[in-house]
Amino acid sequence: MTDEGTTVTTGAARGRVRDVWGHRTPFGRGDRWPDRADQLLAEGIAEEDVDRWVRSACALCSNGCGCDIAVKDGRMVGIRGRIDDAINHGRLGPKGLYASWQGMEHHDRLTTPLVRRDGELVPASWDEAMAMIVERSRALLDEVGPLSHGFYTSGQLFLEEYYALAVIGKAGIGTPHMDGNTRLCTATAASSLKETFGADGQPGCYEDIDECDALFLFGHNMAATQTVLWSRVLDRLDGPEPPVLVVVDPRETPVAKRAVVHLAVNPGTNLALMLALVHEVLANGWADDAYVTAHTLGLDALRREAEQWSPERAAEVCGVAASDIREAARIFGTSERVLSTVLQGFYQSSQATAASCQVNNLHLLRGMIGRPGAGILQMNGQPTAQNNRETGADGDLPGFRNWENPDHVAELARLWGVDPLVIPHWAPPTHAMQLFRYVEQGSIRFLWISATNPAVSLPQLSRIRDILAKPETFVVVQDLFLTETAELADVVLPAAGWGEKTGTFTNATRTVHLSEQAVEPPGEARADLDIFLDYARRMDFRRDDGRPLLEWAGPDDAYRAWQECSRGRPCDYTGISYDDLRRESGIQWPRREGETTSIRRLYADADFPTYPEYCETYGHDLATGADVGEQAFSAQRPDGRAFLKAAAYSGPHEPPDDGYPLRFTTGRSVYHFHTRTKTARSPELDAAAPSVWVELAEADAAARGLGDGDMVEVRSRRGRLVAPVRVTGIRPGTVFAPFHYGYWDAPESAEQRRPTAANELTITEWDPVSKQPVFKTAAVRVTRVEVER
Ligand SMILES: Nc1nc2c(c(=O)[nH]1)N[C@H]1C(S)=C(S)[C@@H](COP(=O)(O)OP(=O)(O)OC[C@H]3O[C@@H](n4cnc5c(=O)[nH]c(N)nc54)[C@H](O)[C@@H]3O)O[C@H]1N2
Ligand SMILES: Nc1nc2c(c(=O)[nH]1)N[C@H]1C(S)=C(S)[C@@H](COP(=O)(O)OP(=O)(O)OC[C@H]3O[C@@H](n4cnc5c(=O)[nH]c(N)nc54)[C@H](O)[C@@H]3O)O[C@H]1N2
Ligand code: SF4
Ligand SMILES: [Mo]
Repeated sequence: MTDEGTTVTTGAARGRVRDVWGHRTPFGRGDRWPDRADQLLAEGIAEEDVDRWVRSACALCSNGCGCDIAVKDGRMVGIRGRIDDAINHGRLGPKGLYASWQGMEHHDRLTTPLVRRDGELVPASWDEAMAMIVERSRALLDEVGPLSHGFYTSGQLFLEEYYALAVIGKAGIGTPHMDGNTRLCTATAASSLKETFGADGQPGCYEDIDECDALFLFGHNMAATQTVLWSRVLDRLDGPEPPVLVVVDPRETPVAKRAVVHLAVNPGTNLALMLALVHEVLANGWADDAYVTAHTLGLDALRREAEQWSPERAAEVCGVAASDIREAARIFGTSERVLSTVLQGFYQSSQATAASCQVNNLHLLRGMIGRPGAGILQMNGQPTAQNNRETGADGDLPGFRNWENPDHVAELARLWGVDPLVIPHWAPPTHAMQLFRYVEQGSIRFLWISATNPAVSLPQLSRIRDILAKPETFVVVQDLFLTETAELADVVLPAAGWGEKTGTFTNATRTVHLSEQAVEPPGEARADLDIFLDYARRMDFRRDDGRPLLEWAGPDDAYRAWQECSRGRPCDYTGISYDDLRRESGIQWPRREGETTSIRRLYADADFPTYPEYCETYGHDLATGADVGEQAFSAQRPDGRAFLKAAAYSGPHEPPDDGYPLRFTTGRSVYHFHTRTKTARSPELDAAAPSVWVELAEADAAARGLGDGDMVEVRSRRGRLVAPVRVTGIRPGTVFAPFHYGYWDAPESAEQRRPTAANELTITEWDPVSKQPVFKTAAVRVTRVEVER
């Protein structure tokens, strides 16, 4: 024990690959979640050997657990959770404990730039590499103009880096072709918040877990993907007055196993279920009529859509029992404090925004928002996805400004000292799927990819590989490692990563952390911010008054410029300085200049950011994605009221048929992060999940004479995957594969090469509103294959 009530689990942390959530610290409703100090040091390193502990937050998911990095002899040698941190109260999960620092400290990091000469990537100096980039960039700007340039970034850089990139793209070059892998990740979180409330910004907070009576997880396997948050839920479930858990997921996940109601829906049918839940809440008189009348718009249209969805009809479409839908609705309709979380089972599935907006609708109908325990968490995934959305590196305008509002564009033009006409705002920003389409068609000829690995993470990989390999496109890849994507680049830039640079990032609950540089980057690797600033300098981007566009010396300058950009907007950072972040472990925005505390929950006053002059969007038709436009929006006089929006159910894009009778869905393992660049370099995590597998229901396995470990080919219209079977509690008719594995197993010989990437099979489709690609539904068939294992 250290402080009272705090246990250090240094020794036990070694076993945390198996003991994913650590020991229980149960607590009752409304109590403070107890502290638990988790720590892991490299083999042979004792606490007294550590030279320094450096303040940071874990960058392996959007939970944003506060931590300190252990440094010895200039190297990262371990990590500990910060017990004073607002988010994790000392805890860390397996990825944080192992992969955060082990993943960085690796012998195969990129240490010099590489350039392609005679078809081969060969080492080059920074000067050579940057000169090649700038030469190509200038030539294309002169010959073709800004639309020749595309930037595809991440949810894993720091706020300062995104803001630099956003200013370069919007005010330096003037291209609308900017997006991040956040499009694959949390575009629907942003869209559903914007459509309902008028602007992005998470209404709820994690303290709502401590206070709720019912917890609904919509397509969110929190136990595997936000392990520390799930520890908090487990501690409530094991304490007095536990909340009732309802889970919507086709698989029998660890969260589903703890649920009172588990709705194992057919992939792609979320909207039908949600409309039935809305139907039940309205039909049983569970709505808070006074709240709805005072604070919302659109009830009649919502009622018309929901009326058609009796529990029986939804039960048939979703493949669940009508009585379970009724029970879930009753829990929602009669609990005092419901907390909902939504993630990829909704965001990457059919009709993503429409389905996710129904979660907002349920809360609005019940007047359950902004109160302790009554909250919405339209979740994030990546550690810094939120900052990409805030700063506009994803194509939106910075500070949740509205591209259709000329005053917002003028504000930015003043801030950046450029003509408003330079800033792209004549059409919606180009989303990632469209961006890659433009590369395919040849209109984008300069593509700069930072901190993402699209050759594994985008849908329909054979197509993506062809696009990236097009000889006429100049591709820059900026990464820590020579990834599958970097192998296809013309120039590869070695980046410094977490622990090797300073910057801020914001988790799913608007909580900002400062991550300080702990060690020097390897070789010649440079911070992404320095790389972007170097490019801006070499391109000689200037303000109208002749001064350089970006005069920042480092992250502090970039952060201060961002604070100014955020002033007066929903994500106001003007009261959160680096020094504040060194004092307080985790600070929520908005905090305005002069304020010293933050409000935990948005919208307690039910005053939503839907004022036409203030809102981030005028909204869209949820079925088609068509723009509502300023006139129609203002004519509704929303002025602080939220929107109850819906769309008619249309079902998955590629329903099963005779040739491809099974529904394919994809997702994550607790042990790996995405394309495994860090987790595969942690020996413990890699050993826990070294290669791909596919999950089948017992009935589907039996029908094909298959058992655990048998090798199968899973084939869709676009590609194939070969993997051993795991028979699990997944709903019959559904096949699941994790998407972490690259396109070939590390082969001993050419004959053993086999496709292992889930995205060989996925479909090139996206949600009409958020443009988030559909990774969770496709039609496949499964057959036994004979392969060496
Ligand atoms: N261990 C680990 N943690 C991570 C990550 C990681 O790679 N590894 N990545 C981080 C990131 S960036 C993200 S975005 C999050 C993602 O976190 P989650 O969204 O929790 O993860 P997924 O496994 O992608 O999807 C969640 C669940 O959706 C279910 N599902 C599939 N199709 C459907 C459907 O049509 N309807 C419903 N209701 N459910 C469906 C799947 O069975 C799966 O269990 O995790 C973050 N945390
Ligand atoms: N089938 C299927 N596909 C999916 C999903 C799914 O559920 N199913 N989920 C989608 C989602 S939600 C996401 S978020 C994406 C993730 O997809 P990706 O973004 O492609 O996955 P990562 O492996 O996290 O790639 C991040 C890269 O950034 C590098 N990197 C890390 N830190 C830094 C840094 O500081 N600087 C630089 N320059 N590089 C850095 C890493 O080495 C890594 O190569 O995948 C999506 N694809
Ligand atoms: S829950 Fe997320 S942020 Fe926290 S330690 Fe695990 S990976 Fe890191
Ligand atoms: Mo994500």
